[in-house]
Amino acid sequence: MTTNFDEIIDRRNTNALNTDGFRQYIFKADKTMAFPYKDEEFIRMWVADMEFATPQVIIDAMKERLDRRIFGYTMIFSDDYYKAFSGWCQKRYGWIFHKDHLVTSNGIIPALYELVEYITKPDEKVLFLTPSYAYFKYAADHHHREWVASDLINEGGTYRIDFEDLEQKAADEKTTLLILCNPHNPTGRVWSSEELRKLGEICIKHNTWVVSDEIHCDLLRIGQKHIPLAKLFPEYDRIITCMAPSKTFNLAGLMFSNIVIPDHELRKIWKHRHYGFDNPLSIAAAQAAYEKGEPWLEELQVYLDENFAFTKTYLSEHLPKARFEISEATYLAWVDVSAYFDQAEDLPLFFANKAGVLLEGGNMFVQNSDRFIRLNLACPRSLLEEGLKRIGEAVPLEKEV
Ligand code: LCS
Repeated sequence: MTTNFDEIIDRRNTNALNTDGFRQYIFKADKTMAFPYKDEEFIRMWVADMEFATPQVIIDAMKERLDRRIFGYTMIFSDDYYKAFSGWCQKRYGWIFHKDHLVTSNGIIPALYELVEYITKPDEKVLFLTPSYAYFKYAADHHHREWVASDLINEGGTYRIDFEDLEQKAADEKTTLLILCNPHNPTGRVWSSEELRKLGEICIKHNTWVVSDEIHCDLLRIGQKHIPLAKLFPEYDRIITCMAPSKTFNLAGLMFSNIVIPDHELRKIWKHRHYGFDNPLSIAAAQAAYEKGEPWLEELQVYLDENFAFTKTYLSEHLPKARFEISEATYLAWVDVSAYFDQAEDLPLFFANKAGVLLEGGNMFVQNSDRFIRLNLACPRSLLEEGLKRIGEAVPLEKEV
């Protein structure tokens, strides 16, 4: 391995949400909120960015762009970016899309907010699977659209879609948009081709639009395969695919993502209404990521697989009643701690106060997530070890009733 993923990198004084924004994001509190730990003493296993350096090939590409010295208004005009990103999709996912269908956005969430507005009318509803990344709900709330959730079924720690429930909800003629997380945050499921086919067929039957948020698709456990939903339904124009280099290469702050919109009319609305400039450094970074980032990603996958195996062993030895299956994708571990905690326990607050660990959990994932914690494992092994140790020591061994 040429990359040193064990390196601990100082993020202080970089305006990182991860180090400085947890009071607001997790606890909806201001800077007066106090803990028994100093900020720098926390083990941070919460927001979905990584403690690893962005690959050097990407930093070099940004430096080259810096050396061009002018940073005027920028948008993608040349074919080079399309070639890099579509080459990546073709090689890794066997998925080809038309060049004209690709637009870019300053993040997938901003795109999602726009798409909800462009696709749904005020009296229409947005459907998604729960537990869910909360911004799917926020996107609906933001535009005053009603949202409908279909709870995933948890069978001994493995999640599956309740197709009967999903179909019933999709059949409501007011439900016009499904936001799919493929692979799924927070459960880490990589949806199989059979599951995606079934889901797609339901949407086609009811003419439902789908925004398939595939931001986690590159971060697979070794041996897993990602299938873009749109690849299975090339004739159905109502599937919008969102992918980004941000999670994969730790570039979230560069605010750059790919949105593939096959429907001509929707693309017209997007082009008319979207503020279409991009950051020149972000374009350079994204292009380099797709052209040169693969060897680094393959090393990252090995390290993450080991972090998952380590977590599995640690939890089975120290918290044997916690239920945890190694995620098929993402660097996020989704752990059922219901054997140890009461429904009413605020888990992020408990672990911040009692363990000095920042994590997400419980109602941060809309619904169907009570008494679960989500641990971000994209960190050096020494930090992971310390975080798990603190969690293990803080958990009450018997549930208080
Ligand atoms: N979509 C999903 C499914 C995500 O998990 C995230 C980030 C985003 C979109 C953000 O996309 P962006 O706007 O940055 O392009 N997920 C996070 C999470 O679970 N905790 O912190 C961030």
